[in-house]
Amino acid sequence: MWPGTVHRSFECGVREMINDQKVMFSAMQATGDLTLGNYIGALANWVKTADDYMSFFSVVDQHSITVRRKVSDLRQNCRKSLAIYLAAGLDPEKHCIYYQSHVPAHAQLAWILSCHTYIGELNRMTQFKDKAAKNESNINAGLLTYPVLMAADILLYQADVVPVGVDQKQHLELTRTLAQRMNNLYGDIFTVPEPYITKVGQRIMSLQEPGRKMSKSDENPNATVFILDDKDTILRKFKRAVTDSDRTVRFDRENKPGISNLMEIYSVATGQELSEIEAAFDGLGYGEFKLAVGEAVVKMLAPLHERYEAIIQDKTYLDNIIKSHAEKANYFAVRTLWKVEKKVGFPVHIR
Ligand code: AQP
Repeated sequence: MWPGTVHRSFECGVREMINDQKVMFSAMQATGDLTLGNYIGALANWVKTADDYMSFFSVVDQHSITVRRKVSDLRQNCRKSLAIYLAAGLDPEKHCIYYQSHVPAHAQLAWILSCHTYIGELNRMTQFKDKAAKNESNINAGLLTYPVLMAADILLYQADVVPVGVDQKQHLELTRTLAQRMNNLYGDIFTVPEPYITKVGQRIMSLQEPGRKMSKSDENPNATVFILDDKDTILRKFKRAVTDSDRTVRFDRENKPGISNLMEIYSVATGQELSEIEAAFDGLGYGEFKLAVGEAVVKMLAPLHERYEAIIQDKTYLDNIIKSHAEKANYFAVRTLWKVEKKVGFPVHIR
């Protein structure tokens, strides 16, 4: 429920405006086509839980330029991501869905937070180490300060809960540290957010190297299933998935990472427990299991595909959401920003 025009005063913070309703925030980069990992680890959980909160979901385009990309690709990926959010079931009547760069407060708060973040804290981030190793010719400052911008994304909306895949847990811990540090220095400014990470599907692995996370930017085309892949492509990728030389469908993440990954995917797609899957495929070969996983994923994504085709073609509908939701997000974000600016000693805005 949006508060509308009830609280127009900028003296009133986000908390007061929403009458202590809990807030959810989450986001995805527009670094490429969204993957099955993005869907299972994040998007599907957003859709399941968003109605229980005042929910903000962003396409974080500013995060997406830490690695060089074609300008037109980025713009197109942003629009596709937004359409996927909607096709997955986020409801623009209830949830705020916007582009990060349309809300300047994200970058403004990130600057203030970066003056309260230690270089040592950023150097410890495993995602920075991984991405720096992959992009040796372009280890830019944004790659290092990425988690500070992420903290700003979350703290601006006073989020209580942030649904993420487990790969983002370390960044969320830093967000909590920064919130607590600012609260200790300046009095209560920020809600300290909690991660929401599911037990099954928190880290979907590459279909070709099950020791690595499934990623948008994987160079091996068979490693990643994309949300918008068609039926034949999905079935083919699962058919080629790397497994092991054993013949039993059994969950053992350490010794059978490929099969365990497929079991998690199947579990999310069908709602079956891991033990039920072991029983159902007892005595059957891997070929049969891989086909079943592929078919379950096709079935899970079919309604999204259908809605996506209609949404992506409706320019007016998408443009209206982009505009009105940027206004909505700004309306909330600026309140937190001004509060923080006042606390750190910037001259107050004259209104
Ligand atoms: N493989 C995954 N399993 C579970 N959750 C995942 N997420 C991403 N990959 C998986 C979750 O999706 C949300 C959005 O992630 P992101 O796209 O903003 O960033 P990322 O994790 O860096 O994604 P990629 O695919 O690995 O991007 P590239 O290849 O560009 O670096 C997050 O909640 C994340 O946990």
